[in-house]
Amino acid sequence: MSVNRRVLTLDEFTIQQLRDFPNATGELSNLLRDIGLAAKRVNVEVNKAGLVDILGDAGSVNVQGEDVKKLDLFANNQFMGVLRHGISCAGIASEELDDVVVFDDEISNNSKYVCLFDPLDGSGNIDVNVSIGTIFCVYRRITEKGNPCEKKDFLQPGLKQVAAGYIIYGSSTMMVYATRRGANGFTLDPSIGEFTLSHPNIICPENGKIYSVNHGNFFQYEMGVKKYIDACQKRNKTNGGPYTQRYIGSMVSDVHRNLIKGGIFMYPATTDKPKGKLRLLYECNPFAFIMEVCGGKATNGKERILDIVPTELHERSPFFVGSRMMMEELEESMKLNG
Ligand code: P6P
Repeated sequence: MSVNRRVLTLDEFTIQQLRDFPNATGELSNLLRDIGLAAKRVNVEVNKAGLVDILGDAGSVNVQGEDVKKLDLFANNQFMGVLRHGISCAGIASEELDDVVVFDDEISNNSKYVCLFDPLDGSGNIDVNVSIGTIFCVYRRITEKGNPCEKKDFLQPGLKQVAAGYIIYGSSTMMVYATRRGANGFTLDPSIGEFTLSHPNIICPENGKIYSVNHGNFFQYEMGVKKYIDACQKRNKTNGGPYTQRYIGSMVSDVHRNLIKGGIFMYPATTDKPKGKLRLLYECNPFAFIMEVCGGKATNGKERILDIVPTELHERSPFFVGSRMMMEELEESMKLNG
């Protein structure tokens, strides 16, 4: 069977990107390939999640006599493991871990990147078979190479990201990542066990007709958000609509759909959660970076997400992200109505 040379694998793509920059060390390409490897391992376990009654739930011992870990923790350990044993990462931060993990070995201390991730976002959806995902981002460390990385390497504003991406474990398994050169999507081909380039040069449509928000919190939102949602519902054939409301409660899936088709995703502050629910460093920043690379926008309702200087590893932020024109309409409504 002839190999399809027209379809680039993730490894081939990252190496091809490297060839365009002869002076590049290849560390970032290696790091992205490491993430792809961990994603394939997580994908195997996520696809078995429906069999938990057979394979055992977290905290139990499975038929092989192994301790069954929560999938979030399993995913965390997969991504942390490949990055620790790679050559490109000095340390990581994760939603699953209270503090940063400094790898502190000779090779890691000489690596120039640090990585942050939400290893399995939306994992509450696993038992009802709704798509879930991994979110990650990469920064160049600001501490000197040759020494262990430090917490300040992780508390940089999102505009300093070198790369950001996500994996969706869904109807197919996809890895999307962006660098300043663009955003590309890779779909896992189970027949060869490789991520293959399926969505080159992703651009978010400058306008859209999909709005994603949890209507259950409507009366907790500030007036400007309520007015915008109201305007979305009043769209019809005569004024650029009708709009569709789509929200499956899994951020990676909701934002991915709106990135590809055009749309807006909102997780506003509520009276119960005045700082919002989503985490700035490893949920909002990565998607803000990706969306801006693809021509969209991302704010916390008052300022550009990527400009925010973090103070805490797990701080939360209100989050609005999507097509440029929809975002500008929302921003106008929030400015007018507070
Ligand atoms: P709510 C999943 O728990 C998550 O962190 C995101 O993936 C998702 O967008 C959001 O929370 C859903 O939150 O409050 O609408 O159920």
